[in-house]
Amino acid sequence: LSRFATNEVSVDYTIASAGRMVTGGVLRFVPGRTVLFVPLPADQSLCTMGVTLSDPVNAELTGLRSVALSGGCTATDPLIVEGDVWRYFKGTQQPPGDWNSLSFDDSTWLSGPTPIGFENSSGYESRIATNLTDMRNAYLSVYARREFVIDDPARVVALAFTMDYDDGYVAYLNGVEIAAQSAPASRAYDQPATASHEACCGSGTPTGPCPPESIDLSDHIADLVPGVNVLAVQAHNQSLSSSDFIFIAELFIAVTP
Ligand SMILES: [Ca+2]
Ligand SMILES: [Ca+2]
Repeated sequence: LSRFATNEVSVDYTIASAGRMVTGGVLRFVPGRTVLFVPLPADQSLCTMGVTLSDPVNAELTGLRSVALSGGCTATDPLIVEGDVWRYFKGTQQPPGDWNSLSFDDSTWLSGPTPIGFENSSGYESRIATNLTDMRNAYLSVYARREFVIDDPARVVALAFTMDYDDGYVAYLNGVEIAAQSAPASRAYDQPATASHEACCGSGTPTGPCPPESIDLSDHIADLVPGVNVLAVQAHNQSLSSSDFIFIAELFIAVTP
């Protein structure tokens, strides 16, 4: 209030996010009180909130009736996590050109949970869920797909991707490239990763980021479609004789209520 009042003053408030009302209530200023705080919901998925005042009693609204607040939301709801079963294709030859697209039929591919890889020395052996015992000295890459369902992309306010890997990769959302590290420029199945990279998940001392870096995909929310979507990755080892290879791709989301 701009000045003390001798009668109780009240005003209604509403909090909205993405065009939908989240909560609301009444602020009551007892006589003598001039400052009150609007309680904001602690929901981490709310990236932006609008607070609007209305229907004052014993006073007038002379300043701003609404303010927009932004920031603070993170994509924390898991869409794809370690242990989920993926379709995968051993890179003994180039897969079809549309292998990473939503329409591609992966029903003839192998399937297995992440982490997918192998360890011929030490580090990842206790973590491997799908063991590629035939990969060393035979093929350099693995192509993998995991479908997930989004009922209403319009409600998605944040999207994040993490990839724990050894040694390089390219990731795609519905066929659109979203991230790459140490990937061969040609993206070809028979090319090595351009650098060595240690995954976080091993038992030794990782030289890669630990926990794996989270990549903000907010710019790719528009690539989501209602219903089935697909996250696809191609992962490359640094050499045929490399003693290890692994990848764990995860996807996280935040949606409005
Ligand atoms: Ca190792
Ligand atoms: Ca390796």
